[in-house]
Amino acid sequence: MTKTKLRIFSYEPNPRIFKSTITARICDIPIEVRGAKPKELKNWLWDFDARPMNEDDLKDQKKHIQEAKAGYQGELYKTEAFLSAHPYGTVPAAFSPDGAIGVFESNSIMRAVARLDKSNSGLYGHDPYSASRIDGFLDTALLFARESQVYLLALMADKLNEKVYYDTERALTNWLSGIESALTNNDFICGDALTLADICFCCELLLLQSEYQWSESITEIGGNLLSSTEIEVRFPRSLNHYKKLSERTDFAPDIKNHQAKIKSGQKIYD
Ligand SMILES: N[C@@H](CCC(=O)N[C@@H](CS)C(=O)NCC(=O)O)C(=O)O
Repeated sequence: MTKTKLRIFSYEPNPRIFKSTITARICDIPIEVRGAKPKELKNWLWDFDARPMNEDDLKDQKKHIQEAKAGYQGELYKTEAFLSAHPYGTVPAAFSPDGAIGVFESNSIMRAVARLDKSNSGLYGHDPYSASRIDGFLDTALLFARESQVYLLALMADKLNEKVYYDTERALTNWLSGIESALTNNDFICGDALTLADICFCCELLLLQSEYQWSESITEIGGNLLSSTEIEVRFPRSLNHYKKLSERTDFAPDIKNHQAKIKSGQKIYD
């Protein structure tokens, strides 16, 4: 059996995990993803050996109860080992195969997969300069990702307000203006080949589309879907790039299925 090179624990489906699964598919790196729907993770033990707990386990593991901090409400069961590997106590949470090293933040989990690549794929650049340029795009994506997380969590909690909506819109505009400019004379964000910058871009835009599930709440505050046709007009190269990436055989297994669920009106997060 092929040995897993990285274990990821997360709520599912999570487009931010697709950053790693797409990278692993391209580089042929065996990784393991375990998790369940966001609500179900409340009854999981958050650990390197993350697992669902039955009634008896829940009593036994009481010592691990922690107040949720970000996104979750109430209590979560996080072991000391989990908190030592993951000082922010969040998911997605990745681990080295022996569980000794925790890797957090979805962009860095994706970077870990790319660093394990021995195939010279160039996904993480070919030299310190090209790799750092990719990092720049990942960092700017994170600025947007921070706002989109606040936005989606507000929608989920039925607490969207104008401030959250317009902060996210501004962050989206700023992020896409750089992508649009980078794509002016290039087929990919960092030049003529696919890199982590494209993978991150595609997955973050897909995550934003989860907003479809709460269209009514957005209309109620006088807004429009942020990922709607309006951005196709303002950022045509970016949206065209997104569509082309989604169709690729190495992206489609994650992206297409998720897009189909969103478009069919299925509730991704309930
Ligand atoms: N930027 C982080 C966000 C991680 C994050 O905030 N995760 C939340 C769920 S959305 C969490 O694990 N919360 C645990 C808690 O509430 O204690 C990433 O993409 O990895």
